[in-house]
Order: sequence, then structure tokens, then C-alpha cells
Amino acid sequence: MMTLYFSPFSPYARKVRTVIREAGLLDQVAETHAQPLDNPPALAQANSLNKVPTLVCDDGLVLMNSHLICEYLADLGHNTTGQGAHLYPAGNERWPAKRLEALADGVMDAIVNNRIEIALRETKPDARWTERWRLAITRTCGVWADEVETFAADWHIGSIAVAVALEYIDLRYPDYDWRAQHPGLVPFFKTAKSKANFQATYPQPVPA
Ligand SMILES: N[C@@H](CCC(=O)N[C@@H](CS)C(=O)NCC(=O)O)C(=O)O
Repeated sequence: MMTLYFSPFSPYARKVRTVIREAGLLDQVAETHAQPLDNPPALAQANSLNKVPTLVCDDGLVLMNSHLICEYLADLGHNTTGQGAHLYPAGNERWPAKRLEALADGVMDAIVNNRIEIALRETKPDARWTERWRLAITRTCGVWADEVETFAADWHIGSIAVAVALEYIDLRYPDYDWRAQHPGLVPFFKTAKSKANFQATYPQPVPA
């Protein structure tokens, strides 16, 4: 049995949890809550970076970084359950999908960094960073809106990551109306929301 350390609101972990389901590996992974800022010893012991998601594989190999974990799990699913091949398109189509994932990870970074800046600083958040992150999110949503026809029909690592990032914007910045600015993204997001494995990973608070 593998172990995935995750926190429910981590968008990186949500990507991984969606991939676990898409690859048919749910019964092979124990999804284990770990709140990194609470410093649970098992997490830092497994992953020196003390971050989620962290995957402890069956042979003891520990993987960190959602993009590495997702690719590992998709490969494992492909070889064992026969599911998950759609997650990484074949040949040169792999790169646009991974590029979309990288853009989505960047949007997640901008939001997560901003939240940490607000939560941990004793003084006011530095407006230069806040503005830089806001612009990165706005520009990237614009790129997705321009390109949406190229990925709307796919459910691969790139489109999954974009859907996770868009819903993370909703969760963390409820006033940031990407739908009004980029209506072209709305049908894509509606389709993503209809996917069972995306719905199943919607952040649920940890039971007490
Ligand atoms: N690039 C990493 C980012 C992971 C990450 O930053 N996770 C956050 C939670 S959303 C975390 O564990 N933060 C704790 C820390 O930065 O020490 C990934 O894709 O997995």
C-alpha cells in the first residue's frame, strides 16, 4: 500500500488525488492527512522539504512535487490497472499538456505564496509581490481563454491542472471573477466539474 500525504485544500495534492482516481489506483494508496505548517513528524521524515503532496511508494521510494507524483502514478496505472493512459498524451502532444500543467502550477504558486505572505508576515504583505502574483494569475487566465479550444475536449494532466487552478481561485479569491473576464473558460470548467474524479477531490475539511 502506498501512502499519499495530503492536505485537503492543497491544489497540488488535488491534482494528484484526481490522477490516483483516473489511474484506477484508489485501492492502492492510503490518502493520509498532513498539514505541513503543523510539522507532523512523519511528513518531514518522509520528505525533507516537509511539503504536501508527498508519495511513499510500495518499494519505499519517496516522491515529492505533484508533477513528478502524477507522472509516476499515471505510469503505474497504465502498467497495472490499464487505466490512466489518457493522462499523458503520446508523442509530441505530451509537451502542450505538461506546459498547461506548468502554467496551472504557477497560478497555484502565486495564490499559495500570497496566502503565506498574508498569514505569516507580521507587517502588511509586500504590495510588490501581491501585484506581481495577481498579474501572473490574470495573464495566465487570459492565455487559457485564448487557447481553450486546444484543450477543452481533453481530460489529461494539463486540463485537470487548469480545472484545479480555476477552482482554487474560486476557493481562495471568491471576488476574483475569472468567469466575467474570460467567459470562454466557463464551458470547459463546467465539463470539468461534471467529472466524477474531479468532484470527488473537492476540498473537504479534515474531520475532527
Ligand atoms: N511544487 C510543489 C508545491 C507543493 C507545496 O508548496 N505545497 C504546500 C501546500 S499547498 C506546502 O506543503 N507548503 C509547506 C511549505 O512550503 O513548507 C508541488 O507541486 O507539489
